[in-house]
Amino acid sequence: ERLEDLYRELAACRRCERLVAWREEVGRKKRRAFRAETYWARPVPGFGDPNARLLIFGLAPGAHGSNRTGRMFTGDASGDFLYPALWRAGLASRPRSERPGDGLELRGAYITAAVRCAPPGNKPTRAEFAACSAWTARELALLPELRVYLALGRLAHDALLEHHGLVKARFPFAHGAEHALPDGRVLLDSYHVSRQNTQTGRLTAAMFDEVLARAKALAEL
Ligand code: DU
Ligand code: SF4
Repeated sequence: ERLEDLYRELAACRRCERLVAWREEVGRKKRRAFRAETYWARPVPGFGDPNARLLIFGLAPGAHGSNRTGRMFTGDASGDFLYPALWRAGLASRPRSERPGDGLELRGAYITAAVRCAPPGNKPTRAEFAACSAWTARELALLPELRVYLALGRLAHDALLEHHGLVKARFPFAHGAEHALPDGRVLLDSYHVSRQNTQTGRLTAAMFDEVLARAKALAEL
């Protein structure tokens, strides 16, 4: 299997009824500032270097962010925080992600999320996490060089533990925590890059730079 084939198949996924309805409704109603645009309104594929050693694992697409643009973490406040940080770390060719086809490339890193369709209130259900985990399994199997998983937030952390068949109690989420996984890889935790965290100072740019520096060291990037 190749990533491009997976992306093509993913774009047609309608497994989660509630999310299909929501992603399309948001795409019809739009936000005023984006009313001239055609929203992506489909599952959002992963993005980045197929030989990535570092995986950046988010929660789910933002309704007016990647559900609009079609690229992970692109078009909203989370992306406005994440991509400049990736650029400062030397993992992105440019500080901003505008849209698919803008020429941006990641080096050594790949971005995807636990759930690939925008959920109401940014809250997927357990069933939706479970359904999309099948895509995670296929996608991660196509990234053989991965050494480090950077989980953005507790729910992404939990989804990665499930992916590895590990119990939560033995791997508690904490910002900056590092968990050695049985396959020799490392799970590194960060608070999510959501506006809620970055605007309140719970997650600062300096804190996130430090997490990325640690991730790079662990991945030998
Ligand atoms: O066409 P392609 O070189 O396979 O790239 C597809 C897609 O992946 C493009 O949007 C850039 C991105 N990408 C990347 O970010 N880093 C890489 O090292 C290779 C590709
Ligand atoms: Fe399919 Fe995942 Fe979207 Fe559910 S969230 S419809 S499994 S792509």
